[in-house]
Amino acid sequence: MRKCSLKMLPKAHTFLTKRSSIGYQVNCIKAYSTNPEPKEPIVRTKTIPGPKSIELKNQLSAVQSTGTVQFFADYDNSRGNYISDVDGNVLLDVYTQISSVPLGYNHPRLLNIFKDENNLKTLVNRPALGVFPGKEWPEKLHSILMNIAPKGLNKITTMMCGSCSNENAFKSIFIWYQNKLRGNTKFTTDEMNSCMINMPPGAPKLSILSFKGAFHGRTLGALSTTHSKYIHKIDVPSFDWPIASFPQYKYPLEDNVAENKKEDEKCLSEVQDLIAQYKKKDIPVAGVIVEPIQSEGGDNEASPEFFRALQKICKKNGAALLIDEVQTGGGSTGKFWCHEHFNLESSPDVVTFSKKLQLGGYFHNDDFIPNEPYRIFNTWMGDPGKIIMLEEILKVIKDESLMNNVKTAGDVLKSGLLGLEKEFPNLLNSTRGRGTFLAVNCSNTKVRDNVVTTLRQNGIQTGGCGDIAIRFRPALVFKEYHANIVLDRFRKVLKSM
Ligand code: PSZ
Repeated sequence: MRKCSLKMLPKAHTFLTKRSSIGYQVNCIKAYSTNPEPKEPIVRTKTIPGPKSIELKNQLSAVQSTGTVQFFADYDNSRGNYISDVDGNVLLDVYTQISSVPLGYNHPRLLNIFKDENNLKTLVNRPALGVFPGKEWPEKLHSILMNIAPKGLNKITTMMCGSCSNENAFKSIFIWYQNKLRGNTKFTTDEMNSCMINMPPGAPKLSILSFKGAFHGRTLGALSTTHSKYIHKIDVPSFDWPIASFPQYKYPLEDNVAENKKEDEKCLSEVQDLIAQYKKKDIPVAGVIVEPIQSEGGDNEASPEFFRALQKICKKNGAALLIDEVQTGGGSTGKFWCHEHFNLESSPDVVTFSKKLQLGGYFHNDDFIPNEPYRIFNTWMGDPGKIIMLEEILKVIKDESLMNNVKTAGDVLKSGLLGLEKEFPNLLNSTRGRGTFLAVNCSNTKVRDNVVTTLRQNGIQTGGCGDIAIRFRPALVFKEYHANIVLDRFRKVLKSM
């Protein structure tokens, strides 16, 4: 590692505060490129949030609910894997804005892209993409998004966030399903009139099957498929859609093969039963939505065999398989799309994404493009500014061999976590995950919450998920030596408990 100089940080800060001059941009980029990450985390305040964060939180509370705010970051001074806060704390960030920062903070190549005037104009002149796309848009979709399309999917619908990607993907699935029933005939007058008052046949009773513990977003349709925490759902009406159990494995996997296989079979038979039940109820299942690793719900994995069998059930019942790669997509599982680990018989029907890919959207094939315009549509339909960033991110992933890096760093972090699990069996168990997309369970919620807080106080920003899990979601630029810092501090925290 390059020898870093922590003393450079305040110097860079003075540099960066000259916001008004045109020279700022150029200077700023120079400063970032000469300013490496700190060597290790720095914790300056007794508690995080520190006094300045608390002051800002009070300010914000006057106009907004702030119950979720952990601290106020200083993004000018954040670098690579390290996030700085307003109180001068510098944390090694293995949570990365809920798994959304591919290259760490202030990557010089990302800072550089808006020096290009064409890129800047793309940012300034944001179009309503569905109606007035810029001349570069078709080429950008072909060369950037179609270049990373999951195998077998040749169409892309762009959106803004994960929830609205799932939400619109559901609509595409319902439209596809009705199209199959209707054949190529036109809408009937009855359909056109009844949909205007939310009644069948125009607004048909159809469902999306989801899994217990799943998280697919908080907008109204997506929320009916989210089942990770009651607080996300309470007081909000939901569709009557089927919810199947998701496998709950025993770890280590290699010692519990037969039992985990039974768990797969139990859940799959539940899926099959629910599809039959909802068909009988006249709310047929048009699609099944599933995360490759249930993230918010506790980093629950299912086996490749489970996903292959699930796809078979979908095909048998004429339901589309939607794989939600909003959190898993973008490389941190060791493959660009996590479902590539599953060797599915054929591609899933729909794959949604957002987070590390900057903009949201979904990949699909021709069948999921509605015949008529304006059926899947909104003002922005994505954002060309974000796709410029994604273009550079993908180049950096290639140039810096970050997919290999994920494997190396992930192996170190995972074997270290397994070691800690052995050393502290009363506190930790069930290390799991792929690449750097890893998690470990604590003995109970109180211990988990305590570990997450104490880790932060020791300079490591992690996140909880589910009731008892700690998850690791480092950026793709997270290296072996970062993993060792995390593990050292984690050991120290566990020892102190
Ligand atoms: O509490 C929240 O609203 C959170 S915390 C993490 C997320 C949301 N993740 C978002 C997410 C996801 O992980 C999966 C698998 N699918 C859909 C979503 C929704 O994405 P956004 O938040 O962009 O709407």
